[in-house]
Formats: sequence, structure tokens, C-alpha cells
Amino acid sequence: MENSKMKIDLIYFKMRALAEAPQLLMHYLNIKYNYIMSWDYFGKEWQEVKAQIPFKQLPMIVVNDKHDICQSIAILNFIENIAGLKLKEPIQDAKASAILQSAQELFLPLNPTVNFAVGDDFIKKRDNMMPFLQTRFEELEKILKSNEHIFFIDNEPRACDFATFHHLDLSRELDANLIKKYPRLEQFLEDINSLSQIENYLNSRPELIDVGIEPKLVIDGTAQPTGTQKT
Ligand SMILES: N[C@@H](CCC(=O)N[C@@H](CS)C(=O)NCC(=O)O)C(=O)O
Repeated sequence: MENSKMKIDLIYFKMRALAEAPQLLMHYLNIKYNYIMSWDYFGKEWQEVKAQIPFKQLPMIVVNDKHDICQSIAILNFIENIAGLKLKEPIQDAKASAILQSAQELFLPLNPTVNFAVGDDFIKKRDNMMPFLQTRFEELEKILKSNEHIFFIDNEPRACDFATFHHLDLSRELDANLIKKYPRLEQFLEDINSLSQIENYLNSRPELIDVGIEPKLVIDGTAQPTGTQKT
């Protein structure tokens, strides 16, 4: 199947979390897709459809109205495959995979806390996760410092880079000062940010506001509470 002929629907919710890396990768690769809220795609609230979704969670992509692919890492692998971006050399591929998994492990508790926690609960969760974030950021910084490339594997950004970008970028909503302790990671964020396709996407995606207070996404000019439900 030639990727320009594929129809890709990306089904997700109102949150800035696991659909980000796939979207960054698809924008970078100029792959067209439709972002569809779960309730619009299924015509029902999430609680009514959850039971019939493979692994009972989103994001999911639907390829050519036929193939349901869940799990964000599988989605990223699929996009790399159809774009011919997959590394052919097994050692490099394994290293990229280790970065991708290590980045995705930042999902919990970082993403739900930024998207949903409020007040004292936000502060408690933020403070509790700091040691984990610091250890993981140190490791990621070390890897980038140890190579002479712009990104984790070489000078081409890949799924592992966009997943890392997403979580590091989201950490700024939790604590804007944390990333400043890691200058090589800050440079990495800037390098991804300045790719023209990415810059366009970042400037046009829904803004996440009132983190820690009453988180909302501004979708088509309207602030809507984050979540899995239609509002
Ligand atoms: N391992 C899965 C995790 C997916 C996941 O946690 N999805 C959350 C949203 S970020 C979800 O579907 N929440 C609704 C629910 O569990 O009912 C992946 O990487 O895609």
C-alpha cells in the first residue's frame, strides 16, 4: 500500500498526550491524517465504546477505514514503516527503540498530571515525580551528548525523537525550570521546534491552558475541559 494513497484517521480525546508524537511524526513526513474525537468517530461516549476497542484505550489509528491499530508505539512504528524511515541496521534500530520506550515511560505520571491534576493534588504529583523525571532527563541528555548528531540516532528526526520531544515539552507545563538544567535537551527541543513542518504544527495545535488549575484545550477558539467526554 503506497502511503500517499492511505487514509489515516487518528482517534483520540481532548488531551495533549499520546497522540502528540504520532502527529509530530506525520507532520514532519507530510503524511495526511484526520484527527477525530472518539465521540465524533463512534457517535457514542467513550464509556459505551471502550469495551470494543483493542486494548480498550486510545489513541488508535484506522487505516483505510479497515485496520484498527492501537498502542502509540505500534502507531509510531507503522508511520515510520510506511514512510521508509525505519532503520535497517539492527543495532541502530534497537538503540532507537530503547530511546522510544524510555521516552514513553515518561507518560505516567507526567501526562495525566499535566492534563488533569489540579490544586494540591497537582503539586503533590509534580513533586513526587521530580526524582524520576530528573533521572530520565539525565540519561537522555547523556545519550545526546555522547553522539555528534543533532538527534538521538543521526541528523534525521525519527519516532524516538518526536516521542522524547513531546514528553520534554510537556514537562515545561509541569515545571518550566526543570528542562533548563539540561542544556543539551533544551537544544534538542529547539532543533525539533525549528523544523518548518513542526513549527507550523506547534503554532496551530490546540493550546493547553490553566494547567494545575482547571486544564483546558483551546479548540477552534473555544476553551474546552480536557478529558474523554464530549463537552
Ligand atoms: N499503552 C497505551 C496507553 C494508552 C492510554 O493510556 N490511553 C489513555 C489516554 S492517554 C486512555 O485511553 N484513557 C481512557 C481509558 O483508559 O478509559 C499507548 O501507548 O497507547
